[in-house]
Amino acid sequence: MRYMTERKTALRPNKGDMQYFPLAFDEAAQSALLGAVRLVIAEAPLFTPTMPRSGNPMSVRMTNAGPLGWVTDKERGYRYQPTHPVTGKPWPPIPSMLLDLWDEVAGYALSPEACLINYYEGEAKMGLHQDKDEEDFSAPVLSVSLGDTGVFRVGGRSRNDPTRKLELKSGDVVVLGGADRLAYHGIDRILPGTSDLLAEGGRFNLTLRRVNKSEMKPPI
Ligand SMILES: O=C(O)CCC(=O)C(=O)O
Ligand SMILES: [Mn+2]
Repeated sequence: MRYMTERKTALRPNKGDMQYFPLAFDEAAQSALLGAVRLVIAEAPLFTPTMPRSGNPMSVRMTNAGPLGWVTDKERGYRYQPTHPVTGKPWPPIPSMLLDLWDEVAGYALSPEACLINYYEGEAKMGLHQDKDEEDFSAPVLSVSLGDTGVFRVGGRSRNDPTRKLELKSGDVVVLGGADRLAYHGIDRILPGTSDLLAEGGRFNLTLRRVNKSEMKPPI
């Protein structure tokens, strides 16, 4: 992979379970990826998602890239849709560096359809949840962290299973696949001042998701 100049060993395709690749993106690669993320945000601004039913705002802001994007609001709840909920425009394409990463580690023939971009600042966090709004659980979910360290918590497929903590640093990649595809996970908090990558501070997390089981067919 072009930007990952420092990597000593190739990332192995993921056929099952959780995999953790510390510093899969070196500093130059992180800067290049951050540039691509900023271009996405210029076209598809970060918005504040709200929880189904309660309408309470989430503490992260988010946007997406790809043919589909994950959104949530009080009225319609969690879902994927092809357009930005505020601008009404299609999401920008997934940055090519992320498509390269998917090809390298997903072990899955079809392309990701959504790249959810979360931005955490200050006290932002994400409660324990499963990623289960996709039709296709045989594809893994790939996550890349940029900026301040995030305290990631991951457990099993039941909410009450024991959990463990992993500090996700800038450039780290996590793959939730196989038996861990539906593992509960979340972000307890971010550790401010742990990275210089983002001038404004905070943390981006990018997750690549396959949503549909087969390629979407155009309407007849
Ligand atoms: O920020 C992270 O590392 C996890 C994000 C996440 O689980 C999600 O967006 O579904
Ligand atoms: Mn998740």
